[in-house]
Amino acid sequence: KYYKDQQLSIIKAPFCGGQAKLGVEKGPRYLLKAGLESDLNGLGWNTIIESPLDESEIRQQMVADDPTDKYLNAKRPRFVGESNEKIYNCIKEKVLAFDRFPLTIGGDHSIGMATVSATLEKFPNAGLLWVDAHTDIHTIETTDTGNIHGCPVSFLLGLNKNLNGVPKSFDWVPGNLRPEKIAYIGLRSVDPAERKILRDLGISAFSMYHIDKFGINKVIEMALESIHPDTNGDGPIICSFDVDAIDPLFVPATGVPVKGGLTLREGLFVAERLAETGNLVSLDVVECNPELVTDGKHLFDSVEAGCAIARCALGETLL
Ligand code: 5AB
Ligand code: MN
Ligand code: MN
Ligand code: MN
Repeated sequence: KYYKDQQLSIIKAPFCGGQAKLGVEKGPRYLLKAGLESDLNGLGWNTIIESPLDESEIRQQMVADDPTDKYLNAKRPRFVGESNEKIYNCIKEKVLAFDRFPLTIGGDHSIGMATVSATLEKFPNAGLLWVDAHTDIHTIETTDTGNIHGCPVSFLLGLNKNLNGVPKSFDWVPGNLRPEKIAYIGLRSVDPAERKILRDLGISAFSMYHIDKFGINKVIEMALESIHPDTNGDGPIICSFDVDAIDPLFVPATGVPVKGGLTLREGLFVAERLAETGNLVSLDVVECNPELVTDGKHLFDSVEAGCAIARCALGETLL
């Protein structure tokens, strides 16, 4: 509906600077090694791969750990800001400019500030579905851990006003997403400062409690309705899917696992429902860390779940 005949770009975003654990930069390579591109070709998508960041350079920069790269409570703000600017420019200039669907594979979730910013410029009316155990809405002042993968939504909303100490790093972020255009699904770990932001801004948030209470089908309908209230849920949708939304039983290889999550089927159902709407304009699959496993089955399950989210959101199970 929104793009030229099944043209899709897979943007590899091998970034790890938004959190402390090495290995998440390997996510894109493992998802591709598992056959993601040919699976999408099998669904009829014409694919190109984009590589705005170099995985080994990112890892080296992370290991070198520049101690001066700190601001307020945020760790590595320059690394995060500058790396994300590259992802953002790539999606705008090489993907969206050619009317291609952006599928971005992470990488830690700080990259959501790049992917969502880029897509919103093409589809200003799009709503954002953030599927995650966490809200990722800390500002660089409220974050306790200092990990910016817990902050991308605050950047999208323009909540970080005091960026004087890192003047160039985040200049490119438009920060004009309106709070009423966001809905969360899968929440179960929200810090007190994040809870306050959600309340103050009146953001729609469907936690695991709501999923148990209403069922995942009803929750998705409510989420879509809330981001597109005037059109009964119909309108462009950006989905940023953190694999930790799904229970660690199914996706153990992720940096901040929280028990009590979506079943694998519930997670895939969200993706399938998005495909069914025909309204998906951008998808991120993030936070798969191939290094955080104790055996091969854990690795296989986690990588396969990431691939399945992408395949389902891109039409695999539509008959
Ligand atoms: B993820 C936490 N709220 O700020 C923080 O994985 C976790 O992208 C953030 O959702 C999790 O560090 C970020 C405790
Ligand atoms: Mn998360
Ligand atoms: Mn996240
Ligand atoms: Mn995570």
